[in-house]
Amino acid sequence: MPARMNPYDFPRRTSSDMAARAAALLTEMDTRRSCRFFSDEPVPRSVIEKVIEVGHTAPSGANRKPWRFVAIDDAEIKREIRLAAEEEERQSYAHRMPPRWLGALEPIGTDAHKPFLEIAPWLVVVFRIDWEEIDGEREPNYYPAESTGIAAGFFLMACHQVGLATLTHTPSPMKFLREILGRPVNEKPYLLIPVGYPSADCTVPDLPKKPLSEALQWNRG
Ligand code: IYR
Repeated sequence: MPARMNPYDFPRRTSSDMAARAAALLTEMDTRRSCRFFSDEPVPRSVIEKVIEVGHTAPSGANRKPWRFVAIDDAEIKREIRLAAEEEERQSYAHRMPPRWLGALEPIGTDAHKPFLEIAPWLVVVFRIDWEEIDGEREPNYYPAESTGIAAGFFLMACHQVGLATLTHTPSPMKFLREILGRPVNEKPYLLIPVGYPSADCTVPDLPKKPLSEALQWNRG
């Protein structure tokens, strides 16, 4: 049945307000960096809930919201996740990632050592849900990868906007997250995101930035 249609209460802005907000937002988002050195300083659960709720406002295929956020601050679970992730990462770095991939990561300086998984006050695991069992029937979701990516993007942006550092971490394979966190087989781990504050001595790699002109085309090419 078609849903009832409501008037769209859209916050229309003046052109100058819009231009100023666009510039301010870019300035702010341009300071976001992936953080690999976290402080153990706690972050209130109420803030984590709000930034996850921002993620949950994302648009999704047929409005199914085919994602689940699992927020972890329990030290024992974080330790289990760290140990399992490091086990997979050791295999990946030693045997699974081809030289070309290892070369691409060289400037970032990553390795199998993932202490941030225990140190960051929160780990947020995003799962993508490709199908759900409804009344004993397997109901597909629509565009689950795109939808979950958008929700994760909203969440990452919200974290930065409120003053929280994040890392989009993808230990591979990530199946262990489903097992540790007690999620069913239809929920696929999508991203493991430590959230918190950078440590006092946190550094980030000085990486060249791909010019926008290489990522943006106006009209026809
Ligand atoms: N998952 C590994 C390797 C890794 C892969 C990519 I692509 C990165 O941008 C960074 C790391 C790790 O987290 O170390």
